Amino acid sequence: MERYSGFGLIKHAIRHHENWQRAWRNPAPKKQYDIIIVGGGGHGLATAYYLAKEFGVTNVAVMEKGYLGGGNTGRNTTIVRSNYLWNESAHLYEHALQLWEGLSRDLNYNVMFSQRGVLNLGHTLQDMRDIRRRVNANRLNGIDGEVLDSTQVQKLVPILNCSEKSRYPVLGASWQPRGGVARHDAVAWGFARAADSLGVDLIQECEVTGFEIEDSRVRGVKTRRYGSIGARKVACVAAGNSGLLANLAGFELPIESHPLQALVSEPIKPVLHRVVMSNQVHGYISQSNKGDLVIGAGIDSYNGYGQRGSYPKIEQALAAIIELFPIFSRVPMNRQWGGTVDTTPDACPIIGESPVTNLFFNCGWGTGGFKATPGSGQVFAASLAGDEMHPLAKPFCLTRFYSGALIDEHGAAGVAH
Ligand code: FAD
Ligand code: PYC
Repeated sequence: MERYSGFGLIKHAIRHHENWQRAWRNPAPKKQYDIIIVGGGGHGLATAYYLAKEFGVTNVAVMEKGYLGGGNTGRNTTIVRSNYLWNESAHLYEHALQLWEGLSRDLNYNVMFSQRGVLNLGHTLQDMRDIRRRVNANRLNGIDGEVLDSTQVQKLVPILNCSEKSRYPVLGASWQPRGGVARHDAVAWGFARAADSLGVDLIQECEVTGFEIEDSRVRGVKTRRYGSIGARKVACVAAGNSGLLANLAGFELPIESHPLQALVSEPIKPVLHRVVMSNQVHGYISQSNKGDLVIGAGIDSYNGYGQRGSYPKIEQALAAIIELFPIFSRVPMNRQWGGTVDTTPDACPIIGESPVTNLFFNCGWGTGGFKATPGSGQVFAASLAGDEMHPLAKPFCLTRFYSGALIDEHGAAGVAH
């Protein structure tokens, strides 16, 4: 095996990236598709893959304005779990988790899914009440989960500051052993390669700038690069840009776009073997297989599409992490970045039809959609291939914001939504 160091390593990484960019045919689009997917993130690519693999629909194009996986999919902190409170979300995320469990084999691509367990810490009496309620709900839904006390948490994570005198005393935690992490860009690459090999056209650097709509029915998309391209159905899977796409189609989505940030440290020897999240302090941390500490913050409160956030949010997250893990106080940080997450009023996604016939949206995953990637792709593909929405997707229809059938998952994740 070749070894690289210093400048050689950088040159190797650039070459690897360029090869990757050329890895598929990157074809010029056809004039007409059965389905155009707008957005080449994990959810769009997974949708394309399952359309081709499970439903034999291969006359499909994924249109991506940048490069595949360059949005939130390649920017998240990779936490996967299914311990949501309400039945509708628990079923959807558990469906995804079960797909994660066979995903590397299914795609013949190592997505490095590592079920090392996820802890959601409780620091107050109310936290612990909420944790008990959520774990009980999870178990009733057949989802693994336990309530741990502080001593049990300390056993799982010996370097966590569980002292009674700490600023954020750890009273206990919820524990989902089947949760974990995966390698985020491998997920995009794995789905992309598999979809490509089944005949899907993956068209990068091709921004969708509008829709062809006749009599309230979508007929195709407009692109800056290739002009108009026809499609029987168009599926928008554009995360933080979904509101802009809806505006182009002439309606509004109940979505706000916010920056969400993360950062990684220099690689260090393995010291943290679980995923630790704290809703109360808005910090979450795991250690990647490469050795970096992967740390995330809460969302910035202002709206923005800039894929970058403000310094105070990162400072606040790091202050909390250092209180919880004093051992990390002198670890140098390596890289920091932001994504643009799409939040909805009930912190749950929108998967379904829109006011324009045959124009569909899958968005609003906010700070928590990475874990849903395979499940979201599969139920969306089934919905697009058939005549009605998949039963797991139905509760997440856009019309719930008119009917009032909201699924309020605020606070169910370890982040500020
Ligand atoms: P994206 O990956 O953002 O893909 C959408 C794509 O659409 C982009 O590539 C974009 O370029 C493209 N696009 C947009 N507009 C157009 C257009 N007009 N034409 C063509 N293409 C267009 N979730 C978890 O479950 N666990 C976590 O630990 C976690 N941590 C996170 C940490 C951070 C810092 C961030 C930012 C997010 C985190 N998330 C997490 C959320 C998760 O990353 C997202 O919910 C998920 O990746 C969304 O995937 P997607 O495919 O829908 O969107
Ligand atoms: O939804 O588990 C999650 C999550 C962790 C960090 C950001 N989102």
